[in-house]
Order: sequence, then C-alpha cells, then structure tokens
Amino acid sequence: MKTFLLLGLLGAYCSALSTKQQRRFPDDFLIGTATASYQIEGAWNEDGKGENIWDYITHNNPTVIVDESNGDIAADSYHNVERDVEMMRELGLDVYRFSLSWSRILPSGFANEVNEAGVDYYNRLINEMLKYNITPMISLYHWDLPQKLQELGGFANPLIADWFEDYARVVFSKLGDRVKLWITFNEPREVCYEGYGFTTKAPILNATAVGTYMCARNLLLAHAKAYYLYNNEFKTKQGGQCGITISVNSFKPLTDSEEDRAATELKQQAEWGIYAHPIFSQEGGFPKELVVRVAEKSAEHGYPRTRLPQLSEEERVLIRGTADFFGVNHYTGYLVSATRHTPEYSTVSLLSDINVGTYRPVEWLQSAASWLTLMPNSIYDVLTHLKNKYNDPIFYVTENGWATSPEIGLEDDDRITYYRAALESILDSLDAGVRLKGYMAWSLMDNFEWLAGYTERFGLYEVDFSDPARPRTPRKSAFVYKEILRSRVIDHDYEPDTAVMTIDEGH
Ligand code: GBH
Repeated sequence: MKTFLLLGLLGAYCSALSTKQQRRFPDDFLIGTATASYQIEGAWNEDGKGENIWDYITHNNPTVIVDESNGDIAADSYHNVERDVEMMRELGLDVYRFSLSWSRILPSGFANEVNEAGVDYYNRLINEMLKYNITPMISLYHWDLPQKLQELGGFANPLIADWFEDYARVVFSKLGDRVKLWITFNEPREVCYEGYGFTTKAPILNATAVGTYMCARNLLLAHAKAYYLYNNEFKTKQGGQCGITISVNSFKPLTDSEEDRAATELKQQAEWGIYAHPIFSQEGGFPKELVVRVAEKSAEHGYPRTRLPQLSEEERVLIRGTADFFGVNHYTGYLVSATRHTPEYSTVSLLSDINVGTYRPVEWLQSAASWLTLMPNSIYDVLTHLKNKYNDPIFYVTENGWATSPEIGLEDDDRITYYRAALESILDSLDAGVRLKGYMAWSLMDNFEWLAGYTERFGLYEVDFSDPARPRTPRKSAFVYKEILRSRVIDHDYEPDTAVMTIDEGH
C-alpha cells in the first residue's frame, strides 16, 4: 500500500517535472539579445560623428567612471559589423535590439545636416542581419544625447520634443523600409531621475527637486510626437510598430499591512508609473497619488507651485495611448516598507517626496553589480501586474541580464542560473496569458557599463578590452542560451560542450 502511494507520488512528481521541461517557447516568440550604441560602438569621433553627453562627461570629468574609462573604443562594434552578426548567427537569434547614436546620424543634434557615413554603418548592420533573418529592433535613444542639445537644456527644454521628432523623421525615412520594431526611448526613469535628478547618469545634473519631473514631462511629449510621426507619416507604408521601453523593478510590500501596500503603490508610481500611466492607462496623465504627494511636499518645502509640472488637457490626451507595445527592461526588485529601511534625505528629491524604504533579503543571489540580485519570479510578477493594470497591452521584455566580475572569465554559472530562472518566469507569464512577444537578454557582449566602466560584465560573449582587436569569446552562458534557442525549451540539466562554437544550419 505504502509502496503504491510512494510510486504514485513519484510518478506525479516526474510528470510534473517533465511537463514543465516540455513547455516550449512558441515559434513566433522572438528570442534575442540587446545592446546600446555608446556602450559598444566606439569610433567616438570617426567619419563625422558629433560629440554626445557621454563623450563629454567621460572626457571632461573622467573620475565619475569607476575605472576612469570611456566608450571611445568600447567593443569597437563600429568596425566589427560582420563579427557582431556572426555572434548572432552562432547563438541563432531571432531578434537583435540595438540603439542609434543620435550624434552619429545628426552631428550637431539638429536635422539640417545628415551624416551619411553614420547612416551607412547602421545600413550595413541591418542588411547583414537581414541576410540571416535576424529581426532588427531599434531604440532611437539610449542615453547619448548630442552635447549641443544638452547645452541648450536637453530634456529640461520643452523644444526637445521637436528636435527628437526631427531626428526620428530622418531615421524612419532612412531605415524604416527594413526595420519594423521601433522603440522611442530606453528607460525614461534612468534618463530623468538618474541624469537630471541625481548623479548616476550623464548629464549628472543633480537638480534633485525639480529636474526629474521637468524631464519626465518633456520626454513624454517627445515620445508622443515621434509616435504620431510614425503613425501618420510612415506606418501605412512601412507597416511597423512603435513603442517605448521602461525599466520596471518588481516591488512587493514587506508586510501585508495597509501602510506597506500603500507605500508599494507609491513607489511604483514614482519609479515607473510616472512614465507608464500617461501612456498606457485609460485615463492618462501622471499617477494620482504621486501628483498629490509632490504638491504637498512642494508646499511643505516652500515652493510656490508643485514641482511636478501639470499636463494640460490637450497634452494628457496627446500622450495617452501612444505605444503599440510596452517594452519592459527588468532585472531585479525590492520589498517596500512605509516605515522601515527609509534613508536619511539630505536634499528634496523624488525619493524624499515619496519617503518609503526598500529592502532585500540576503538569500537573494547577489551579482557583481550591487543593485542586481535574483528576486524569485520577479518577471512573472511584473508582467502580470502590468497586464492587469494597463489593460492587457502587447509586451516585449527588451532587457534582462546578470552582472559578473571581469575575473570570472568564461565560467559564468550564476548567469546561467539567472537566465534559466528568468526564462521559466517568461513561460509562466505566457501561460498566464500575458501578450508577450519576445525576450532580449542583456547583453550580446561585454560593454561599457556606464559609471561602472568595464568593471561589471553583462555579456554572453566576453570582450577582451586590452586587445586592440577587441576579440569576442563565448561564455558558458552563450552555449546554454544557444541550446534554448535551438530547442525552444529550457533544459536545466544541459551541460554544454564549450570547446567550439559553430553556426548551425539555417543561420
Ligand atoms: C539597463 O538599465 C540599461 O538599459 C543598460 O544600458 C545597462 O547596461 C543595463 O541596465 C545593465 O546595467 O548603482 O546607483 O548606479 C537597467 C536599470 C538602473 C540598473 C540604474 C542600474 C544603477 C544604479 N538600471 N542602475 S546605481
């Protein structure tokens, strides 16, 4: 009797395991990798490229980068089109997401003069990818604003919306015949909070109380203008889609108390709701509790008006609904408390405005980047939350990845653990009916990791930055990712033979 029960249980357990293992990524689900222009291209002043804010800050203020490095050469992708596409073919990628350097295409930032040599680099890359059926997904802006536009205020100047629209028109007309997936902005929060409100991204404005909010408003208007431009002038002919990518951390209440749940809601509104709500919610506009809170805090600190600029009725309606898909960059998350773990604030900022604490249990696997830990099931939590909150939009996970230290070399077992867990969470999301169309790992290869320079590595391929040729070598994770792409399932027991990387037939 006992044996039967045991056998029965064992059978149930095994079949649960094997059904789990057999869950497949649908054939039309796009699996790929992502990069960004300043982080990989190099050639910072070649063939007519203009200066951007990362050129400027790394050259004029080198000590802000941990290892005082810069992206002057980076992975030298500008001179490695064929090798970069060869790596995509080795992995068997369906899709490759990259960004365009605005000042490579428009050296001054303005659309009066187009640098054809810069456009040609992107043409060569796109054409090479298309030869092998790799779908391009392009971000128009991944943080490298032309320096001249910054000197005119950058995202603090409302005219940025016109400048961005002009730039987008050049891009859509030059590349849109072959590119069908467009992202206006990568991570508005990082542009606005980190760049204008704080010190962790160029232009390091540190305009804490007001900078974040001014930037948020202008960036949303720039996004909306580019979306309508595509919709009205290009979509019918080119047939593509245009969305935006927002970084979405997972936030969960530390306890089940009313206060912690309210604190979590406010934290979400301040981190990503400020960008997602105006575009994806039915009502549009900035999230309600945040509007009230910033108004209160502004008054408390003696500001004659709220620091969160109001959207006019016309602007609210203009921004609402301006995305064919929701791009989600997701890496990690936090537990949120109303009363515990709150920091001391030395200045008024978005953080002091909301004044909530965040916490992470020590059990969560820690990466080489202090901010990045493995929060279990966080992708599923984020995607199902956004699905319910914003009326079931189409999603792409446009970034997700893990940091190792340079010393780890090619044996990146923690990265493998992370990707397998993340991809199980992706399958859970698909099972839950999330309209998710693709997943992109960050990153195809090691690159310039912003303020962390070359001290944190995110690549499936290692890049040797001490060698002028910048050779790329697949890590163990590259072989595992390749097998997932080939088989469309996650085999947790797969041990790759890492001796030789090859290109499979059909790629
Ligand atoms: C992505 O942002 C970026 O899109 C990509 O360019 C980048 O390479 C990738 O992450 C890996 O970092 O320690 O205070 O400096 C993800 C969201 C928000 C994560 C800012 C890193 C740095 C905080 N990022 N955060 S800090």
